Amino acid sequence: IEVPPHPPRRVPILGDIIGLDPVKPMQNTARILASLGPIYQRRILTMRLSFIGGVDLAEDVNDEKRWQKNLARPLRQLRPISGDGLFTAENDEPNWSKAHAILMPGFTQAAMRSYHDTMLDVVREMVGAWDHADAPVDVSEEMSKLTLETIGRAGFGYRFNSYDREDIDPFVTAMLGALEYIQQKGLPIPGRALFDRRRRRRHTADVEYLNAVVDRVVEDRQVNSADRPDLLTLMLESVDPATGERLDPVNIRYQILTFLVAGHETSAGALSFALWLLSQHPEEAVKARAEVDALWPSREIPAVEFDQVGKLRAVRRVLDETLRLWPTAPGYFREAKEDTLLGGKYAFKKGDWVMVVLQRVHCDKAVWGADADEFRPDRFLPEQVRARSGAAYKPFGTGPRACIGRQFAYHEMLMALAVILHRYDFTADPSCELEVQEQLTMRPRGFALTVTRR
Ligand code: MNH
Repeated sequence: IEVPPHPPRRVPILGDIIGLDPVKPMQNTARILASLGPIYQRRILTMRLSFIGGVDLAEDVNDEKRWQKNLARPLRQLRPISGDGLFTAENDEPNWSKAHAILMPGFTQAAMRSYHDTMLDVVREMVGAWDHADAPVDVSEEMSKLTLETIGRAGFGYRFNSYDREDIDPFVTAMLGALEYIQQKGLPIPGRALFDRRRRRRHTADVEYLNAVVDRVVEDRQVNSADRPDLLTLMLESVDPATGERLDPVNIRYQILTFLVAGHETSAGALSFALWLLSQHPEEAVKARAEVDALWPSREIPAVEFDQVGKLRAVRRVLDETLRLWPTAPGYFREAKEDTLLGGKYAFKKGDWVMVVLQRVHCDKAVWGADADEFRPDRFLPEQVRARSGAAYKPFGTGPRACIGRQFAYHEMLMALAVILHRYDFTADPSCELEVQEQLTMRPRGFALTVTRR
């Protein structure tokens, strides 16, 4: 039996409180793992915070027989907003299995086919706006507009009308504000109490705004019935085969908010990182462009067909490699179902948790090789994928609580990136450095991209 290493400076009683980073906790944790090895543990008072950054240990905690999803503090803190919605439900809460069964049909291949035209419409609207842009575009804002509009329209028949406005939707501002408040609330920052009242009032307003959007989504559906079944149809009408019950109205509200948030932040971040990485690696942009130009030789905006999306292999490799280096959901939490030994040597009691830090697991040199830190989409050629352990790459999490929206995300991201590559040459300002913000997810702080029609 061994004890995992801890950060160098340990304080009596309080323990490992030195070197926490309230603003960029995940990037900090990833850095510490890079120096301490595949696992480290912080002991703070009686708490144990354990972080994993190697493929072997990740493989061990992905074992569903001994470990399961843990609703760790960063997730539990979201409960006032998303309640027992899919993402923040406990494993044994009845509404998880109910909603999972009810919503799975919304993520099949057939469902993607039914969202396809709507997703393409949104991409075309974005491109329409970019064609007339007389200044560089703010990538994070643009990708946020795109993915919010996509989940709104395809999932709920609800229009944010992102392309009728210059700035980003107040939903995004309220959401980011709420996430930031929640993330910082628990931290002991001296002198903060002075500002707490103002911050609390602002937070109340943000949450009210988010709920007002949910109200409008439901009201819209009552006024206009859906032209085709979507996620909202499933939520309002579908019956769980196991219990014969529908979702209750409170849970439906939690699900709507869950999907509007989970369904846009991570995809927007991934697309933004992809554009950043391609702007830094023009030779990779050339490869992906060759693929889209072969599919759509005309210079018109491609009328992408559903079956063509699956043929975007090179574009897909770019997205996969992007999520390897910048997993926009930076990790996932697992708890021991019984007393167990992690990696055969670290003792964990039932209920103890670990966080799998994806940025490190995704760069484990034992699996990914000496050039693990480099952007090289060809790692995702099929023969190379087959040669790797599944645990080496988990940007969508693992097990029954893994991302339900994965196919949705790929479909919208592939189409958007393909159309952008097809239509524009793009460059980032050479003096621009990548600044990565964290609000539960990681995303680049708006970097400017100059787009020129090809
Ligand atoms: Mn998504 C869960 C990553 C896009 C809806 N998502 C997860 C988890 C990860 C994740 C990781 C598991 C978290 C955990 O174990 O605690 N998700 C992503 C990434 C993208 C993404 C990297 C895009 C890129 N997610 C989407 C989209 C939707 C969505 C798009 C909806 C349309 N995700 C969810 C939901 C869950 C989830 C809902 C919770 C699933 C469950 O627990 O049943």
